Amino acid sequence: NFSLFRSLLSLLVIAGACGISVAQTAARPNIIFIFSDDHAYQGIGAYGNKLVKTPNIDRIAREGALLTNNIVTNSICGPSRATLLTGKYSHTNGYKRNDRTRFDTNQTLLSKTLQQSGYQTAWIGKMHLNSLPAGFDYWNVLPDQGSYYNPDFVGQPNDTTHYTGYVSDLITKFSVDWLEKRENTKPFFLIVGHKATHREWLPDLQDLGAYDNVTFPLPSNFYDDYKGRTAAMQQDMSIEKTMRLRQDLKVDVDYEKDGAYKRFTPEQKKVFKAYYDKVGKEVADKKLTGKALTEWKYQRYLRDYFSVANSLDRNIGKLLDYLDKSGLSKNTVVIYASDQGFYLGEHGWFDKRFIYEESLKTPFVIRYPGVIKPGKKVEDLIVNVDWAPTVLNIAGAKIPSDIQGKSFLPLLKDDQTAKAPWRKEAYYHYYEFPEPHHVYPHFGLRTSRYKLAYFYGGADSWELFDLEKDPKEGSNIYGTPGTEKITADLKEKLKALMKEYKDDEALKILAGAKSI
Ligand code: SGN
Ligand code: CA
Repeated sequence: NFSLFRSLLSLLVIAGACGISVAQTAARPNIIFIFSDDHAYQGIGAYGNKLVKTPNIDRIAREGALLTNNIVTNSICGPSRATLLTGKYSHTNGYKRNDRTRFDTNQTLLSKTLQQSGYQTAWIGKMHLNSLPAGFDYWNVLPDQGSYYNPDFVGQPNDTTHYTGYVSDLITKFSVDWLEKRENTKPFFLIVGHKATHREWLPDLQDLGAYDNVTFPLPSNFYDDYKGRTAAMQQDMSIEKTMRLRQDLKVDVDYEKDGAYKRFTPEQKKVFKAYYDKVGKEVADKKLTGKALTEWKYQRYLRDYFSVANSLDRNIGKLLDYLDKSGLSKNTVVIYASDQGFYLGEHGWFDKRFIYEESLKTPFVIRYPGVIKPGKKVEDLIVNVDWAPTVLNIAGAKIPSDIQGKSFLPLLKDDQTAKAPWRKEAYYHYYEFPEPHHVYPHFGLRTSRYKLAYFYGGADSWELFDLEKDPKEGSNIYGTPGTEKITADLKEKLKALMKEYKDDEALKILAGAKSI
């Protein structure tokens, strides 16, 4: 068959030109990185939540591996995405906050390295880097945060198009369209960036009321008194004070004037409004105040949040089905992760940013047929700087030497080399202050048992937690008798990490930090 011979020949030529051996070419899998926004691990079935339904994320976990300690280096959106693309900490890749900076695309990027090693690359959906995609052969991305209903997308080279529909469905449609039309002589790397489950949580019409019959239990630390935790006391991200009845919980929305709601078609508005008019009537009739109002807000928050997550999970399912039907499943690695974790009422909060567990850790599941044994659990400290080198490792590409993370493919494979020492501490540094949410900048580290953090920029205070005794981080034991040795040891390690990762600004702050 001459045409088959010709395609094989062209494959060899491409491989040769890229310096890739033929054996590698044949084995190189496709990689899909499904990247959601603000999706809390504690809100996922595979991570133990029994009240919500996330069958498709659970399926990836069941057929592959689940990471239980995947830490982000800076718990907000843009910085996490910049870390995915660079394998570097925020101070190194330059993207420390969501705003005020443009992501520097002139640096070495995961996408560019994959392109150079023969991959076709695409980014579809939310990107949120205040720049256009670089190193991607194709893109169709949401401008900034994007919209849930009838969103605009920015395509190539920089053209904005308005679409009708719900954002998660459109993202899946564009992803499948691209998979259908891509050049199939090359392996591909596709980032599917979802807007779900970002604030203000506007569910798809078919998911309205999906959790109305569920009463979510209050987290045991919902009424946290923040004793001994200065920064936690001064945040502006509580369900009680910060969460807005109108914009966040859709009570008395002005559909002609309020942001996202202006985008509805008359038909969408009718169904959406009918549902939330009932919600508004309920709270008005009940005349709630104080704790009763806060708890009502909490229930509504989670109902909206998980309804939005339904569309996310359903759309992941659609993509998995497409991979099955098209025969791509066998040779495609599927990763699902969120840009960071999120508070679902723990400490009385929503949002993220803090080094505390729920926002420090993010969900990460990965399916790699024939390589990862189904049902694998990885409990080691993985950091999001490790994502880029791991993807490069899977792709058989060379890992640039200045990447700050490490491939964890050996840990996924149960490889003997996994017995080689893995990191025992993960480094964290958050910057964005004071807007939004008034979380003081801080740095710190997390080990398997302890967490040490220093809040600066006005809060100037240390916090130490023993996660074994106090997994909910309610008791700051910094400076208490008996912690002298562990504190000194953790401070040494923190300093060593700052030196290793060359966080000079942090080293200076650390040198000037008060010790009590
Ligand atoms: C918006 C939200 C904030 C959220 C940031 C960053 N406010 O500003 O609550 O922390 O995005 O989120 S909203 O009123 O516009 O919803 S991030 O995921 O992009 O980092
Ligand atoms: Ca986010």
